[in-house]
Amino acid sequence: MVTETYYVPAISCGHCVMTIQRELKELEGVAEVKADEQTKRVTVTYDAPATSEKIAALMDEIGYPIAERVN
Ligand SMILES: [Cu+2]
Repeated sequence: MVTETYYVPAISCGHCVMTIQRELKELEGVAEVKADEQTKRVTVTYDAPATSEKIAALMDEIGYPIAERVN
Protein backbone atom coordinates (compact mmCIF):
# COMPACT_ATOMS: atom_id res chain seq x y z
CA MET A 1 0.00 0.00 0.00
CA VAL A 2 1.12 3.52 -0.82
CA THR A 3 -0.25 6.71 0.70
CA GLU A 4 0.17 9.97 -1.17
CA THR A 5 -1.13 13.47 -0.56
CA TYR A 6 -1.88 15.90 -3.35
CA TYR A 7 -2.62 19.60 -3.45
CA VAL A 8 -5.84 20.17 -5.41
CA PRO A 9 -6.58 23.92 -5.61
CA ALA A 10 -10.02 23.46 -7.23
CA ILE A 11 -11.50 22.07 -4.00
CA SER A 12 -13.86 24.77 -2.76
CA CYS A 13 -16.64 23.13 -0.76
CA GLY A 14 -18.04 19.99 0.74
CA HIS A 15 -19.46 18.91 -2.61
CA CYS A 16 -15.99 18.84 -4.10
CA VAL A 17 -14.83 16.68 -1.20
CA MET A 18 -17.73 14.24 -1.68
CA THR A 19 -17.24 14.04 -5.44
CA ILE A 20 -13.52 13.39 -5.18
CA GLN A 21 -13.95 10.75 -2.50
CA ARG A 22 -16.70 9.00 -4.43
CA GLU A 23 -14.92 9.03 -7.79
CA LEU A 24 -11.49 7.98 -6.53
CA LYS A 25 -12.95 5.09 -4.53
CA GLU A 26 -14.32 3.70 -7.81
CA LEU A 27 -10.79 3.31 -9.10
CA GLU A 28 -9.68 -0.29 -8.67
CA GLY A 29 -6.92 -0.58 -6.09
CA VAL A 30 -7.84 2.55 -4.13
CA ALA A 31 -8.41 1.65 -0.49
CA GLU A 32 -8.93 5.00 1.18
CA VAL A 33 -9.52 8.60 0.17
CA LYS A 34 -9.59 11.66 2.38
CA ALA A 35 -10.22 15.04 0.84
CA ASP A 36 -10.05 18.21 2.92
CA GLU A 37 -11.89 21.39 2.05
CA GLN A 38 -9.76 23.70 4.21
CA THR A 39 -6.30 22.56 3.13
CA LYS A 40 -7.38 21.55 -0.41
CA ARG A 41 -5.50 18.33 -0.01
CA VAL A 42 -6.42 14.82 -0.99
CA THR A 43 -4.80 11.80 0.64
CA VAL A 44 -5.13 8.51 -1.19
CA THR A 45 -4.08 5.06 -0.02
CA TYR A 46 -3.82 2.59 -2.86
CA ASP A 47 -2.20 -0.47 -4.28
CA ALA A 48 -1.95 -2.00 -7.75
CA PRO A 49 -3.63 -1.82 -10.18
CA ALA A 50 -4.06 1.84 -9.14
CA THR A 51 -1.11 4.15 -9.87
CA SER A 52 -0.43 7.82 -9.25
CA GLU A 53 -0.77 8.35 -13.02
CA LYS A 54 -4.26 6.82 -13.05
CA ILE A 55 -5.25 8.90 -10.04
CA ALA A 56 -3.95 12.08 -11.71
CA ALA A 57 -5.80 11.22 -14.94
CA LEU A 58 -9.06 10.65 -13.08
CA MET A 59 -8.69 13.89 -11.15
CA ASP A 60 -8.19 15.75 -14.45
CA GLU A 61 -11.25 14.04 -15.89
CA ILE A 62 -13.56 15.05 -13.04
CA GLY A 63 -12.31 18.64 -13.01
CA TYR A 64 -9.99 18.59 -10.02
CA PRO A 65 -6.47 18.52 -11.44
CA ILE A 66 -3.64 17.81 -9.03
CA ALA A 67 -1.29 20.81 -8.76
CA GLU A 68 1.44 18.92 -6.96
CA ARG A 69 2.20 16.01 -4.75
CA VAL A 70 2.85 17.30 -1.25
CA ASN A 71 3.66 14.11 0.64
CU1 LIG B 1 -17.25 22.32 -4.20
